[in-house]
Parts: sequence; C-alpha cells; structure tokens
Amino acid sequence: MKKKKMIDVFSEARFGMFIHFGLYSIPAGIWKGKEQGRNRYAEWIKYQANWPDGGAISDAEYNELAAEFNPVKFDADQWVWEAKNAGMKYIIITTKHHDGFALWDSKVSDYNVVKMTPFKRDIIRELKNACDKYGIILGAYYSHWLDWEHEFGAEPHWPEIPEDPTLEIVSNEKYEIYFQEKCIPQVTELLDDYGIRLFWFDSWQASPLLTESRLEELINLVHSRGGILNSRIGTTWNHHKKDEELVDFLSMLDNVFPDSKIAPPWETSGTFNDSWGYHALDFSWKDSNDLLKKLISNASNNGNYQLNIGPHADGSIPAPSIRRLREVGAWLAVNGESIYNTTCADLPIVEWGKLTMSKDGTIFAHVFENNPKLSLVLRGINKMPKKVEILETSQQVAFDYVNKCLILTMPKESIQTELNVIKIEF
Ligand code: JFZ
Repeated sequence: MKKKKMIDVFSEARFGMFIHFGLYSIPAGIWKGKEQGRNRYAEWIKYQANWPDGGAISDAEYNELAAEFNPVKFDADQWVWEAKNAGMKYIIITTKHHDGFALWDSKVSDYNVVKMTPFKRDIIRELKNACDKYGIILGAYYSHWLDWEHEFGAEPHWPEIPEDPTLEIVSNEKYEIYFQEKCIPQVTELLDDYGIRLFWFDSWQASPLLTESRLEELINLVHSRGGILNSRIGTTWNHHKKDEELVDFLSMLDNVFPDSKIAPPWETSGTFNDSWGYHALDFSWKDSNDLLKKLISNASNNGNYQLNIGPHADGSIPAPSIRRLREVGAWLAVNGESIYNTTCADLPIVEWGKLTMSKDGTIFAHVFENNPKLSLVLRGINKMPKKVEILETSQQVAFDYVNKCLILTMPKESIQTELNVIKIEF
C-alpha cells in the first residue's frame, strides 16, 4: 500500500501534544525566591528572572541547573500513553529550546542531558522508542533562531526595551558560525540518528539573521529526508516567498485560534494555563470543554491543535494536565470520527456551534450551546439527509428540510447539549 505523505498524516491527525521540558523546569518561573517578570513563560527565566532591570541570569549561574537536572520520574511510556489516551496522534517536544540545551545525546554539542546532568539518559531516544511502540509520531521543536548557549546564537529582542541592556546583536558572520556549527548539524542528528520527520521551528518576528539562504538550507535539509516543517521557521515574517511554496504547514502565534477557514495545513499551539514550561505559580488551568472547543474550532477551519504539557522537573506530568488530558480523551473516544481526518464543511457558519465534514461528505455538527430547546439550523444543505443522529448515543434527531435549510430538533430527553455531536449522513 502506498505510504501516506507525512503532511497528510499530520493534517488528518488534528490533535497533538506539545511538550516543553528542560533545565527551565527546575526554577519553574521562580528565581532566588522571586517570580520572573514580563510574563509567565517559565522557559524564558534566563532573560526574565530580573525583568526589566537586572539583566539576564549569567551563563555560569544558569548552567548550574544542569547539575541539578535529574527527572527520575520521567517515564517515556507514561508520557506517550497519556498523549495516546487523550486522543493525540503526535508529540512535539522541545528537543532544544532557546537556552540551547539538548534533550538528546548530541555529538555536536556537549550542552546536553547525557553529558551535563546526573540523569545521563537520552530523553529523545527513550521518547522515540515509546512513540514507535504506541504508534505515535514524535516531532521536534527546535529553536533554530535563538540559542543562548552558543556564543554566536541569537538573543531575544524586547520591543518594550529598545535599548535592552541584555541585547547584543550578533553579527551576520558570527551567526553563520552558530548556524553551521550547531543548528544544521543538530537538526541533521534529529533527522538521521533519531528518524524525526516532523519539525516545529520557532521564530515570530522578521530577523536579519534568518536570511533566505539560511531558511532554504534548513528547509531543504528537512525536505531531503522527507520531513515536514512549519512556517514559524521564519518565512512568514521575512516574506521571502509565499509560505505554501516553502513550508508544509502554517503555525499560528501562541494560543491564536482563527475564526475562518485556512486552506493549507495549519495548527495552533496552545497552553493548558499561561506557561509552556512548568511554572510553579501558574494555576490558570483552562477547563476541558474550553480545550475541546478549541480543538473542534480548529478542525472546523481545517487546522490542528497542539496542546502543551509542561512536566515538573522530576519528569512527572502535573495533575491538572493529567485530569484534562483524560477528560478530553474520553470525549474523543466516542466523538473522534467528527475530528480525525475531517475538514471544513464548506457551509455557512452556524452561531450555535462548529461544523466538520468527513471525506465521504458526512457533516458533523458540534453543538456549543447548552440549550436542548434550541432549533439548530444549517443552511446550504443541497440534499435531504438519509440519517441524523447524536453520535455518542445514536439517538435519532428529528429534522425538517426546507429550501436547502436543515432544522434539527434535539431529542426531548436531552438535558444538556454542550459538546453534543450530531452526525448528518447523506
Ligand atoms: C515562543 C517561545 O518563545 C516560547 O518559549 C514557546 O516555546 C512558544 C511555543 O513559542 O513564544 C512566542 C512566540 C511568539 C510570540 C509569543 C511567544 N508572539 O509573537 O506573540
């Protein structure tokens, strides 16, 4: 049987797990007893611990975290099981975030979990083995642009502080050394030594360092192995060419959920709370119905949703994430066919929910309103349905079909309708 193209596997998957895990998981947003400033992105603590006045944490101090990093509760099988049980089809993990620290046994740089920590285990290798065992795709978040460890890696630029004291713009010539000495060889390792074919590169503003030739070199490297990658490699902000010509899927900015269809494959990465890496004081956990509505909304517009977990420094998954992963997974266990391998239902949008469509033309109406008395009207329906039922219970749903309008009436037994899925077959 012809092997399905990676981008089709990705797009049909609709739902993935994002994982932010690394040295920053140890301080978890708190440095010397003080909460970091600017925002609660705990993975940014190196540059935000003393925000906005005190400058970045020194390399020497930050690197002391490596001697502490010992996630003894890390269990790749459990992480992958939670993702699979949640209905996720792929995992994208921070193989190397902006701090430059690699979660695999990189031969390119000793700044990695095997060489620098008491843990000494190759987290990416163990995760890849577990993903292969459970039939989950492992993808790599790789911070190609910012690298705070390499002397010539790019550093953050704070729009709020134009004369930012920590900012030292690296020269193009020096940046090329980082790019050729660390970025390209490490991505090659992930491709060739770990078999990773899904890449999530991270930039979010135009940078003179992300030149067309560098982007094309990195894109060609991934494509040469049949891999796929996202638009946050830098094409969007650098306007070198139209995204669809260069990259494989579009990445929205963090926690941005479009309200209209986007034709090429795309995704939104989002957080359970406010931080990507584990933050000790971030308790703003979204509820599962909210998370499901984000997944459904993206699927209704032809997009994916990558929901992030920020494991504790010991490798355990925070309990609030576990509960929500299992609640979302329970809904998908009975309603998954309305999400997986579906796309936008080219119909006028409805104000009471979201619509998806399977490849055979079946429409799935996801009710967001919680009102059993509500008549649910769909317009632009060109033929009389053969069967209309509630997906989870197979209850028949009464309908009228007039002038290409379908008017659905929920069963009289219905006591709540939020996140009910109505399957409309033709
Ligand atoms: C970036 C990273 O800096 C962050 O640590 C995390 O990995 C996230 C998934 O990606 O965060 C961003 C990127 C872009 C914006 C905000 C945060 N933006 O332009 O609004």
